[in-house]
Amino acid sequence: MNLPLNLAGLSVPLPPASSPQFINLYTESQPRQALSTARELTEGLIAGKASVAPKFFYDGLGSKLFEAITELDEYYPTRTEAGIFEACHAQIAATLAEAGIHRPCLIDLGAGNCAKATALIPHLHPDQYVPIDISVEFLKGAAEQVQNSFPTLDIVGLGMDFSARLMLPEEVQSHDRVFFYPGSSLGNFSPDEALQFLQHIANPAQGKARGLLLGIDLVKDTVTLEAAYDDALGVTAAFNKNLLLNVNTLLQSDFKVRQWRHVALFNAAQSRIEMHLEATCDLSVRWPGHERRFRAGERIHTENSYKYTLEGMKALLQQAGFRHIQHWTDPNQWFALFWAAV
Ligand code: AVI
Repeated sequence: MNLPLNLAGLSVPLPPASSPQFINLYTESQPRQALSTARELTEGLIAGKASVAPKFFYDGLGSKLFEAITELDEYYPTRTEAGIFEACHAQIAATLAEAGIHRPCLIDLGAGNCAKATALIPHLHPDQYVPIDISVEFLKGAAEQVQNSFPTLDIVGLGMDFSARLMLPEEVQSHDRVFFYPGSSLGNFSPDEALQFLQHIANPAQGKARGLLLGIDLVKDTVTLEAAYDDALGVTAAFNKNLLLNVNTLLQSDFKVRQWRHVALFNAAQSRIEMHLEATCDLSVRWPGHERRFRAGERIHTENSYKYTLEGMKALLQQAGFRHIQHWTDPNQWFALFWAAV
């Protein structure tokens, strides 16, 4: 809704918000996509050590549960990152201006509810905003809300699984592209995959990027880390178990959620939080053409969330080809925001 501005008693209506453009490059129901998804899920589920990729958390309910996670006391990354933005937005805007970037095309990777970009837009004044997410319907709603807040902003929403391939359509402005990858989502890739992804963005022939604004969670004590992924209310447990319901939909499998329990642990040797689903009894799961038996205590690995040091992340960005790397952090050094120029 466009509320009128009240200036010195005069009511000046805001221009009506146009609808954001939306391009859906990810349709589960398309036979080719459905087949490759079924193949990917089957490979993971029949492996000796079963796994399901974390992108399958994010169906409609999963996106809402993740939104709830970000409001939990235990889940410090979201509010810590927001605090860094709030304290440092002027410095971030100045850094981009010094690099000669004035009205960027802000490409929001894994935009979700677009809340982080909404806080940043008034400071970076982008010419175009491009939120991208695999959770298509959820993103559509979020992009409309951004459009309501910024009625004249050019918005191109993209439904896309960019973990597989980041290919931007021609509707995305080709100059002054600034990639925005907040929330430590890069940490859900292995360090090797993260390097490949960063190299892809830094490669001028492919990404046409001017730079990357990256939020990364830092190594800290195990108690704080494990509580963030195993909260008292059980929201993260529900988020993890909901993955089984999404797999049931995608694969026509018969997982029974009550037979599984949520496990989150910090693997210090690998510097990562691991999330698993553990069978609480001997059981079997069936889907067309397949059956997998699980013994009580056997696990499905559902997520890694890597935690970096400041030096480690700087080295990774340099190795990927970025330059002029800067970072901002919070007083506890729990989270960092990096700027890396191409
Ligand atoms: C999206 N991603 C950065 C979250 C994380 O912290 O790794 C996903 C998450 N998993 C459990 N809680 C939050």
